[in-house]
Amino acid sequence: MRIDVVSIFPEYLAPLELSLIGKARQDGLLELNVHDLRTFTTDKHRTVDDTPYGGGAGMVMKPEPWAQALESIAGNAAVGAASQGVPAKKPVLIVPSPAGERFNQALAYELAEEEQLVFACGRYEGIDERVIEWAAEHFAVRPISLGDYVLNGGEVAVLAMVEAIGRLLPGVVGNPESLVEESHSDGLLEYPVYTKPSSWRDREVPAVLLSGNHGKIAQWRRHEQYRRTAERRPDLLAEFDAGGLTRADRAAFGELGYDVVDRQLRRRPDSGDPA
Ligand code: JAH
Repeated sequence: MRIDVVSIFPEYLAPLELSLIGKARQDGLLELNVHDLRTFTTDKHRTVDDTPYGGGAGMVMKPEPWAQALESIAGNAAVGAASQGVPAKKPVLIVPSPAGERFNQALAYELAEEEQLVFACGRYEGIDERVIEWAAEHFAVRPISLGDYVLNGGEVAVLAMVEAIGRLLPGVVGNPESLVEESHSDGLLEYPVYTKPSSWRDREVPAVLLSGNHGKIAQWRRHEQYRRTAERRPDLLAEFDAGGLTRADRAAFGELGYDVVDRQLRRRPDSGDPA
């Protein structure tokens, strides 16, 4: 996979040199280029922003430097593809924005299949909207939000997305089993984990985990996933396919106040507080 990031703060992306992603680059599994938007300006002050039409607070990123940057990146990709004698698939242009589609594990898997990703890091109040429209000529444009909060720019969101996507690339994570057994890969939160010592400050590891009964351990872990998800992220249970649940699984959900109706979990109507 090839990833290009455009930012007025390219130093913000320095952590991508480290750890898992830095290793993937060294191993040739990932090509990552960070571009300084200001190198695509033409004026003496290397201006990237201006006041908003219609008035209001803050500044808006000017279209011209973005067009220069994105044209040079899209051009490189198209020329590279042509030299290989293949028709160029549009690279995906990801625009981090609190006004975008929500990022999640399913989207990370989808984007991990792409040949080229380009991340456009906005700052200030955002990028002139015409850039987003025009870019669709060269890119499959995806405005994407990491969550419902506002950052000072897209860079930190890019760090998170590149890590989430990069670790899914073949060969990047040593043991692929550690990819499937983790939070969100089955739409549930992960079960709690423990290590030695078995007794620590008067707190015991749950006995079932020391029992050697792997069937019981698997069931306990699954039920802990249900309990945690119901407690912390009940919104995830609306998406959960309850069709394949065992009787014991359904009983576990029953104790958490959920019934199964048409393969769907349904919160049992509150019978009210008798007091
Ligand atoms: C803020 C440009 N959902 C995370 C997120 C992503 C991007 C931005 N904020 C939050 C942002 C200012 C300018 C992008």
